[in-house]
Amino acid sequence: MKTSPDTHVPLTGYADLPEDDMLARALAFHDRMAARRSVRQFSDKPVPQDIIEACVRTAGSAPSGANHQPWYFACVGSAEKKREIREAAEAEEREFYSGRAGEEWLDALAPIGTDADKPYMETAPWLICIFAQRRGGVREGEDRKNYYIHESVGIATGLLIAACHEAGLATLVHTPNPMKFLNRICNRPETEKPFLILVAGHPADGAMVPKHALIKKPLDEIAGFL
Ligand code: IYR
Repeated sequence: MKTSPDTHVPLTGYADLPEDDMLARALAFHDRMAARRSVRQFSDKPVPQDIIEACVRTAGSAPSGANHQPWYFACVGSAEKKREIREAAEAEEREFYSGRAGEEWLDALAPIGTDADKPYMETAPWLICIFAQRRGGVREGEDRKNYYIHESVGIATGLLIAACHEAGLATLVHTPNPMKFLNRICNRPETEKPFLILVAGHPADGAMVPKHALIKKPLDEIAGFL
């Protein structure tokens, strides 16, 4: 690999921790993240914008193809916009649940108990609408091809979910299909593809989660060490 003082700077941000500390931190982080649940009953308690901004900054620190950062986070907090998004999403979901999904898919969703009604899209204080940019570049105003767009936006979304959880916010990944309506409502160009909506806020008092969601595959099923 080529490095030179003109193009590179020394790496910072990595402490050489004792292995005991590394393990303790990894286990503590696991405990924290494993307590995350997808929440479908939200409180209307407001969440200040600066908390969402901090979480989105974490998302924006994600690695991406050629560092083009091919994402845009439209953070919708206005009651009118949330209503528009809910109405458009529910219209798609009604089609989905009344046939478009097909039997196998509906069967897979049955233990979660979802249906076409999405009241939380208005109750929750924030709908973070995430867009994937086909073109862009590393600097504002550039119009270059982006690479590994879905991988990059997926990684950024994972960091966003972790950041929200760490801040004490409940989230739900929501993917109405199709969701082209988001471009119009969020004023985003046609070159951007809606990726998903992350609902964020406080959980409602007495919120419930499906037992199905508590089933997590053991390590030996999800990993091998070669
Ligand atoms: N988007 C629909 C359906 C749905 C699909 C999957 I895959 C889920 O894990 C959950 C729901 C909905 O939000 O109801």
